[in-house]
Amino acid sequence: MTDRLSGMTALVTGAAQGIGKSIAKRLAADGATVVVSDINAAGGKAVADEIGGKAIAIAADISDEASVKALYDEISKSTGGIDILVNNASIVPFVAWDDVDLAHWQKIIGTNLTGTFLVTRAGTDQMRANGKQGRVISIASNTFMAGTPNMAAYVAAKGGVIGFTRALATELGQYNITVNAVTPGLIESDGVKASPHNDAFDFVEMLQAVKGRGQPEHIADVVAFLASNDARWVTGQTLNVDAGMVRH
Ligand code: NAD
Ligand code: 4PL
Repeated sequence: MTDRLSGMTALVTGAAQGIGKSIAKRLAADGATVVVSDINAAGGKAVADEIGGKAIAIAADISDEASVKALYDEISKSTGGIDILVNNASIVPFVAWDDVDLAHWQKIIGTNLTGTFLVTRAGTDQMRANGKQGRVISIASNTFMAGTPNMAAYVAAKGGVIGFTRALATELGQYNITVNAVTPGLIESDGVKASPHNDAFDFVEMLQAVKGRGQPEHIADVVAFLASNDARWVTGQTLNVDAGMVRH
């Protein structure tokens, strides 16, 4: 759509479907070389093929340190290293509080919060080693503000991502790396469509100031702005993108 990201390399995690897929397509449309990463190797490859051009698929499990290291080693071989990191991969559960046990808690925190840490640790180290300015954009959720039910571990993890964003922005500003989060409201992604969250659209729409069903592109367009030079003075922030369902 523009050339504002030409010359940039972007890593998008969880990009085989849903919001991550839409972000990968939008960043590529703005001229970036996009690394489409997902634990679902075949799905990631299909998205990279669909984008064509400079997109490449590299499978990785964000919750596994060795897998994340292998991802960045491969990125170093195939590109000049990343300029833009979009932490999008996560598990979106629907589990009532009475069914939340330690195993569920650790799985959700291990992927959605610790996985975001692992990918950001290695990703910002790569940016710094290459002497690049950078962008870290993490997809959190407006459930952190709304206290949405059936997602206690998920909401806690997303709150952790927002806190991590605030702290890391302070430490990485000296390298001209900005660190921001985006909090989508309910979005009609592949994952949501196949889950009980799909039944919440009418309720959520009632709470929205602007009516309609949230789409992956609503999030991708805002992520592309934060990735661009236009957002160079924005860091440590959480930008809520939910048609006005909640205020933050
Ligand atoms: P989705 O379930 O459709 O897609 C998530 C992708 O992440 C999948 O392709 C999956 O394979 C991948 N993934 C899961 N675990 C992984 C791991 N360990 N390593 C690598 N990849 C992994 O989800 P979505 O609805 O598109 O959500 C994308 C992001 O947006 C997530 O961070 C989610 O929490 C957030 N979000 C979604 C909504 C919504 O309503 N859809 C709302 C707010 C925030
Ligand atoms: C408002 O992040 O933000 C359901 C499922 N409803 O995952 C979310 C809202 C869900 C959300 C989310």
